[in-house]
Amino acid sequence: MEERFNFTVSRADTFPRVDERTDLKYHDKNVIHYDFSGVDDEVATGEIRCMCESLSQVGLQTEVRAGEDQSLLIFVRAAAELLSTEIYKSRVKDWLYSITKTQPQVDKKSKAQAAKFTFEAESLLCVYHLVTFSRENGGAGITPEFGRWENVKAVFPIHNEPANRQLLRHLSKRFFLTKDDLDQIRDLFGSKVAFYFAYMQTYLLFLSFPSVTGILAWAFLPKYSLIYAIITLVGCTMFLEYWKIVQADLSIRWDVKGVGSLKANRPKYRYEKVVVDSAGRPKHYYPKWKSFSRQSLQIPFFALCLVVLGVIITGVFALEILVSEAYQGPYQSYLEYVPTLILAAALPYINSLLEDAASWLAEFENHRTHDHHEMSVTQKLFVLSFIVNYLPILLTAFVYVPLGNQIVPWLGSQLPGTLGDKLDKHFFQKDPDRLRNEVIALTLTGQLSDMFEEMVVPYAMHRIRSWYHAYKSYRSHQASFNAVSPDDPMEKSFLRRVRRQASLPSYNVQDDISEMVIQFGYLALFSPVWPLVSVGFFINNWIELRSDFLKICIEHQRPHPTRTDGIGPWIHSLDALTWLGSISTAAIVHMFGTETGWSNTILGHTLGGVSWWSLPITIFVSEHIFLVLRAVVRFILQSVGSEEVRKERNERYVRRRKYMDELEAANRAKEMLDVGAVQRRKSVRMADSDIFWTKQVERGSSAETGVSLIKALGRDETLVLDKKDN
Ligand SMILES: [Ca+2]
Repeated sequence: MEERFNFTVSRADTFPRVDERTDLKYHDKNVIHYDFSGVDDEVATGEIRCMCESLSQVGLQTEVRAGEDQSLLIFVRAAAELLSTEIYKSRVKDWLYSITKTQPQVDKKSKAQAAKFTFEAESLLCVYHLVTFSRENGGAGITPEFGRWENVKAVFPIHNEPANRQLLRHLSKRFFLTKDDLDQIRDLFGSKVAFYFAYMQTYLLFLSFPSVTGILAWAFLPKYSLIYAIITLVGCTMFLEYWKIVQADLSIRWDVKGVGSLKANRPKYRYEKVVVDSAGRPKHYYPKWKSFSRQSLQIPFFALCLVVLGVIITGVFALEILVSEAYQGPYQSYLEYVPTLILAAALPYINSLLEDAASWLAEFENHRTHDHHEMSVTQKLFVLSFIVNYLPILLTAFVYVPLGNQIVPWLGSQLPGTLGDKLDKHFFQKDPDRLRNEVIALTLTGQLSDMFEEMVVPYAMHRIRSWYHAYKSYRSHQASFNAVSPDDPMEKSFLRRVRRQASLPSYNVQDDISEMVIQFGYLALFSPVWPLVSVGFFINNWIELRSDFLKICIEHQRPHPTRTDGIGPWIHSLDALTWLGSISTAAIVHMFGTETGWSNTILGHTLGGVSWWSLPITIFVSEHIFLVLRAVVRFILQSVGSEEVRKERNERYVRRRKYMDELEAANRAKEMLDVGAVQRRKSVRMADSDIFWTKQVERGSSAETGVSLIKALGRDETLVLDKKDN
């Protein structure tokens, strides 16, 4: 915590050779990128007037500069006073929705103090909300690429480049990130992005375990080892339960626990009418049956995807069988894997095509909040990636290898001419190594093509684009904006950087999370096939963590520091994958472990070797072992508990205790009244209309009366007793 970076930079960084005493801060600046190439001047002037008017109505300050081509950059910031009020307001809101437990103080001084203890992401988010929130919610209502603001290409915060550089340098020096490092990412990019890095970090830490056991299994255990499969599955389960605790921990640490309840409507959400409920709360009504029937469209969609992808993958397989079984020419052993390699390289592109269809479908489903919309997209993407990534391996493991001796001759009989004859005559040999090679090919090429798609392609595209840009303006001798309104030389380099950022795509953290979830799936589903796979993942992810940070810094617009309390629905995907892993690894060990000549598996023994009828039993048994195991792990880890939860509980106790003590102290203080107040009270009581209460007004007189009564009555009693004795 001590070495927080100061995210303000001196003005000299942005405007060289200028007064260095004034600070230029990045924390409150958003840029609106307005493109007027598609509309005529009249519309454009009208829109820009309206935009500036709306912005200044909310109290935002604006500066307009020329952008690339026919576009404008509208720099927006909030004055210090407005910003501190907004931050304060959002904190009060957080407290009202019990996202934070500490009540913000109301006086002016602490309000100013609150603004001082803010971090960059918080201020940026406030300004972003002021720009994009609807008027009813206190914003200027500027919604990029939607409605009347269709020509607004983007609203984005400016990268704090010095802070990015500093943090990247810091991250590359560390082997594992600490909580403070994650805090710094949160301060810069907001909790949504920071949770990705936190997940990545926890996952990387966990991967070191299967990497070590993987090397040991590879060296000492037989292929398709049951022991290794069990160890990996236990590891996966423990990791997942541990991550849930880490996530809860961080959500408390970053004051975002339950932040989903605070989300505003998406601008694209369409409702039929506004209904006011009994509490006087206006609600946007959209019929349940409509959204349900729209959502049920995803079932045929997935079925179609499964069929299309299934056909493509089976086609590639058939081609591969042809090459490996019927082709006897040179380079046969290499050519055999060419179709799989082509498939692996083509998968990301097929995937992105289907992703577009999925996001269109999610848009059609009309979700109210951005979170729900994103959740829906995410779930669809997960199912798609699941099919695309794992179907080839599942087909190989459970169809091609066990049933190949029936399929291949059949394929031969279907083919015309000599090709078919060759295939028919050629004796099909079962090759369990095929599965291993398949997994290696798919994971390795998958990692490489992901890296290529993430780093190389965007960079190349950007280079080509800017080159084309320069070429076009050179060829057309077009009067560039520089000729019309030259930049202030002091702002030149700053504007150049912002123009560059305006041309970059926005960042979507879900892509990166999805990549990691799919990778986790390979480990959970197919770990016994190739134990060394986790070593590759470990190395890849160590680099990936840093390269993803770099990617956000240089290849994307700075992400909006959106707040979330975790990685969202991905948790369920991970849960599903470990559960499926218990089935899939058991089946693989059952079928291949014994087939390679090693029938010493415990299950293989008890179930009498490998046979098809015993496969469901293996699956059933292992799945139930897994469910028990998960329950045990969950119980143990949750009783160990989270540090932040404990801290929060203690703080809550201290807070309550303090409140009660204060109440007590106040009561006691009232008891110790001064003489005048006692006198006043006495006279008030004397004047009471109920005479009953006016007899023992003097302090202590009630006690005295009581004592004298006891004495008197006691004497009486002794008298009575005396009488009895007599
Ligand atoms: Ca990535």
